[in-house]
Amino acid sequence: MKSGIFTKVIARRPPLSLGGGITAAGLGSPDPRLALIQHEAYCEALRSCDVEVILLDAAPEFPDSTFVEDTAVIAGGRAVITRPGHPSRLGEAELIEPVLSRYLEIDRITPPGRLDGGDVLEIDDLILIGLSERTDAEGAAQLCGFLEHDGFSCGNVPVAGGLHLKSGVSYLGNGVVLADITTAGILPLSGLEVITVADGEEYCANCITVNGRILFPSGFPRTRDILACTGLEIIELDMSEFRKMDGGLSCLSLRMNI
Ligand code: CIR
Repeated sequence: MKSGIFTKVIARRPPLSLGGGITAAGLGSPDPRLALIQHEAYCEALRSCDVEVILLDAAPEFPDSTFVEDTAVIAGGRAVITRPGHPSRLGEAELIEPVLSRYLEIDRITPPGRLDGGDVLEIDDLILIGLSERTDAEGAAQLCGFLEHDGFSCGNVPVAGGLHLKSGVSYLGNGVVLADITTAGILPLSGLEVITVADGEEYCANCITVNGRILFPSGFPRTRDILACTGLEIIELDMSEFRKMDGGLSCLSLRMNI
């Protein structure tokens, strides 16, 4: 299965309650109105990559609900609804299921397993699952059980720094991985080319490749220039308000190829 090719994505508008979510970033409170503008630009960038954006209404009762990536793992025509690892986010899984069930077969991570989608990195047929504060071995084993049926192989990696595995690494397609130096050191990456983000630019290790373009956070010029070697067009997006809530570019969408 080839990563980075998508026809549809699901996104959810950030709520006015965004600042009530979980964060350890220490960057101050987000401006929810600016977050909405940045979210609109994100959706527009996806549309410019020939992707249909299924845009869900904000869910103010869940301040972190714009980070839809954590609520499901989509791979091989299947959506595995997660059991988010922070108690305040548990109800978000139930919220996302109706829309996913319109397009995909549904499975669910069940108690006591815990898993956030941000810990799941798809590299073509390989699925790496980060064991983090949010994802435990039981959640990883359940996910693996579903995906191995579809021909994926799975492996676990410990997440040493950052919130999720994908806070520190992205797969750009064509055998190329972008990672911060710490994450690059823990990944089993034989056979892959690893591009390391520039020192001090660790936040931009989280980005997404969509139909041959890289959606990339603005403000990381040295890494952006390094990425020119991929030959992929780079679309820069201001992520400042989501970053204040520990969110990256991948967190804002659930991506499907159906
Ligand atoms: C949280 O701590 O759960 C949210 N404030 C941020 C989630 C970011 N999601 C992601 O990296 N996939």
